[in-house]
This record gives sequence, C-alpha cells and structure tokens, in this order.
Amino acid sequence: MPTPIPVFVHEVQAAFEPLHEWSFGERVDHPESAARVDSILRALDAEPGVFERREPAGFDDARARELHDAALLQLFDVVERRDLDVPVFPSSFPQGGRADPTNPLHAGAYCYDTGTPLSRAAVRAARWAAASAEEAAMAVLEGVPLSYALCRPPGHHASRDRFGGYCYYNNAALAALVLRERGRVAVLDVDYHHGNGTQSLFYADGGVFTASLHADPSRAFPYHFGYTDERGEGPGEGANLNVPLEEGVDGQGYLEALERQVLPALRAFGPDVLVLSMGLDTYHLDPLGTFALRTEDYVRVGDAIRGLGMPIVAVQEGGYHVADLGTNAAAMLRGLAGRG
Ligand code: OKP
Ligand code: ZN
Repeated sequence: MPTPIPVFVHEVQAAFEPLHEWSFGERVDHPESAARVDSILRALDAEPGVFERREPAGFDDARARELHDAALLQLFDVVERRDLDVPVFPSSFPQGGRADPTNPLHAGAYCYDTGTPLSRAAVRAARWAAASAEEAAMAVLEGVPLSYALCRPPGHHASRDRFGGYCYYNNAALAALVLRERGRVAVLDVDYHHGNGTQSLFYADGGVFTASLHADPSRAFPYHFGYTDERGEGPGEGANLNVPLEEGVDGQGYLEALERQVLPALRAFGPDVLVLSMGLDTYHLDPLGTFALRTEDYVRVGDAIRGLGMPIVAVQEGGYHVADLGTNAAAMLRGLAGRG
C-alpha cells in the first residue's frame, strides 16, 4: 500500500465568504465560495487510504516578503488588524498618483479588479492558503512524490505588487520559492484562466519555467496577458510558454495540446520538480469557463503530467462547479499519483 497523498489545508480558509461580484453589469453571488473547500474535503476524506489531511504549522512572512512588494503586504496587515465593518471592494484603479498602503480606501492602487474583496477574513484565509502551499512544497523536499495544497483563496493572478482575480498571495509561486533549493523548478498552470501573476513573478527568471494552458485572453479574464508571444525576458527569455485554447475544447483537444506543446517544452527545460497550478474550471459544467473537460479527463491529464517523472506539488487554483469540484480534484490527484 503506497503512502497517502498529504493534503494541506487549515480550517480558517473556510471562514472567508466573499458576497458578490460584478459580472457584465450584474451583481452575482461570488463564485469563489467557502463551499468549494467543503466539496473538495468531502471527496478526499472519503478515501482515507489515498489522501491524508495535514494542518499547516504557520505562515512564513519572510518568504512572502521575498515574493511580494512591501506596500502590498502592509495593506494586508492593516486590513487584518483593523477588522473593518465592511469589506473593501476596490473600484478605482489609479495609474500613478498617491497611494497610502495604510489606508484601505487606497486598496485599488494595489489591486486590478473588482472581484477580490479585502477583509480580515480574506487576509487570514489567504495566509493559510499560502502556508498550505509552502508546507506542501516542504513535504516534497522531504521526499514525498506528490503533495496537495488545498489553496483557497487561489493565488495565480497575484503579482509582486497587486492582488486581483480572487487572489491575494501567489501560493504556487511561494511553493516554487521553497523548491528552488532543490534545483530547477517548473510551474505548470492548467487553470482555465491564464496565470498572469505567476508569469510576471518569474518572467525574467531563467531558473523557473512557467507554462500555462488557458482560454484565449482576447475573450477571457485576465484579458491583457497570456498571449503566445509572451516568452520571458532577459535571463528568463524562452522560459515562459503560453498556450491559449479554443472555446469548447474537450478532453481530447486539451490532452493533445498538453502532450504536443507543453510537456515537451517542460522536458526540454529539465526541471527537478514541478508545481502544478491545479485549476478545475476547465470542467464542462463550470459557470466561469467555456471548456468541456469531464471528470475522467482529469485522470488522464494527471497521468500525462505524472509522465514527466518528477515530484509534484499540486496547488489548488480555480474550479467553480461546487458539486463536482471535489470529485474532479480527486480524479486529477489520482492521475498524478498513478492511482487512476
Ligand atoms: C480566478 B481563477 C465573471 C468575472 C470573472 C475574475 C475571474 C477570476 C478567476 N463573473 N472575474 O483563475 O479561477
Ligand atoms: Zn480560473
């Protein structure tokens, strides 16, 4: 019997409930809900021999400082300490001008969209999500072949100096920082949305390869990033790969793109370890996505990624079909573990 896959998550991650967001002029229930955690835990806890929960010990502020701008972190600190009566939903995004990170009304200077509310609960959940990712990476350093961080809120849209796209700390990038002592690191992002934060954090870094398969940014969030000609710069030139896919792509089309375009590039880079930004909003029923993957496809995608033959830290990103989210996460993780 192989050892169970460690699942890192803290209960505070489920104590944050963003209320609404604006979707093309309509106020909708916020899709990045606490129920997502429950769905995943229900599916994983049903297989105790395969998955084993572990609570992260604590958030490492020093590592966050390596990755994120001091002003962004100061804003998070202020909001966490002040416990505002109402969450801040940034709605003005200055290009220049004055910005005071101790003033939550200035949060828009450190943010780029209206879907990412700031509150004490948001910051606390985001810190435990970051801790989960870091400790999942440490488990791999200690020799576990596959670990899973149930990160919620997600992280791949968070950049050095801005939160946004439901993301605060870049969890996958923090995991990559932990793993760099092991050698060359690759971050593969299979979320429906382009991982613009992760791309930007390692854009000039030749030691971290970043690859993302995602919806065409000319019609999908984050809109301004994720095009094929973004290939990295300076020492990172050639170490970023974007593969935008057609609307409606199914499991077969997705696997073809993964196997023909992405995995060979990852192999050529020769990483020692992989961080997988594991979004599941490519599901055919996902309310935010337009792809058509089915539950069985996630086993195949996981299996293909396992074929790289390196240890994997899987970091949860999106996935908004709450009822099937846990089943899909379990399917992907089974494929990654060779237990499909
Ligand atoms: C986060 B992750 C439509 C608005 C979309 C942002 C989407 C963020 C996705 N209701 N707003 O990559 O899954
Ligand atoms: Zn997404």
